[in-house]
Amino acid sequence: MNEVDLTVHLTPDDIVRGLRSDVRTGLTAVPKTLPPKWFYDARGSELFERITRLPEYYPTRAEREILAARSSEIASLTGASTLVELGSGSSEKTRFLLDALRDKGTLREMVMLDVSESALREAAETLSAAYPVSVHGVVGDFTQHLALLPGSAERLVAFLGGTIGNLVPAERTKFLTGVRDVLDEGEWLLLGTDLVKDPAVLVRAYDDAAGVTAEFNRNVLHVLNRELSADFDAAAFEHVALWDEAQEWIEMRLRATRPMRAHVPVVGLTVDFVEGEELRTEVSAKFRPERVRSELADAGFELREWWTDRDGRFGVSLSRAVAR
Ligand code: AVJ
Repeated sequence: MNEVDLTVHLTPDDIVRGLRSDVRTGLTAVPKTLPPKWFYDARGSELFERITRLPEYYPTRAEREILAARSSEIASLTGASTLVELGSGSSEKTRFLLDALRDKGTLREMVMLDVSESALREAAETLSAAYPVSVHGVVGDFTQHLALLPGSAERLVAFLGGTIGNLVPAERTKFLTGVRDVLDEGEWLLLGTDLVKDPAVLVRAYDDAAGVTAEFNRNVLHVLNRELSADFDAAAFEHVALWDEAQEWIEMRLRATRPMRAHVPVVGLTVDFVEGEELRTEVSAKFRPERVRSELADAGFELREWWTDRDGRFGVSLSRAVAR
């Protein structure tokens, strides 16, 4: 049995403080917004897992297809001894990379960063039992704790699932620059990005027939009710998914179906909605290959490989940290 160690940079207290601050800022803004990271309590994570299996939600399958086909190439090109996975969640697709790096004989350690300590502990233990590596779990936020990541040499950082799409352009610049800053020249970034395509296909992926995404969206209000003793009537909000042509992102919103007042006592907030008012809960940016290349270059990465699934729906890029 190899070692698993867990470092906590984000305590449950920090998390609730972050939620309070995001709620104060987002629900007093015009228009109202909430950051998507608050979807993922136990129920939200479960709903997201269900989303990944929906017929309309292609990104997970498309990215899995790419990783299954390209992992041994990735292992040969990088010769990585440390795999760092950001926002690792259940780490299911990471196994393709771990298999390939193990077979190459270079793999020594795995670092996983996630905000959820319970998810991290479980994934770290599962991987540690299955692979001949030491596993370091880091409870943290990929927008805050990059500089604190352990791992020594020959690193490959994986940021998969298209999660980078949850960041708006200025946040992406900061994130990618932050990743570049912790790497040495010659180390690697593997990035999953969902691609611009027919808006009808995109909207369906975020507004499925079974209504799972709608429940996932409303779940953020249940999180506020539980964590902050708020009293949102989640059922009185309808799910909205729309394509913003100018920004090239999907936006999810919750629309008030009647005038409503909600209280968030923990932050001393009374929140009023007029009928039809929308609260923005997520942006999910979609990329053109050229934009991926240029955002990486601006952050100090040189694109080395670009792969898509057979249907050209999703892109995985492998890039190398270069001198700036
Ligand atoms: C986990 C952020 C990649 O943006 O597609 C799925 C989350 N939101 N359905 C995405 C999500 C609605 C997902 N990411």
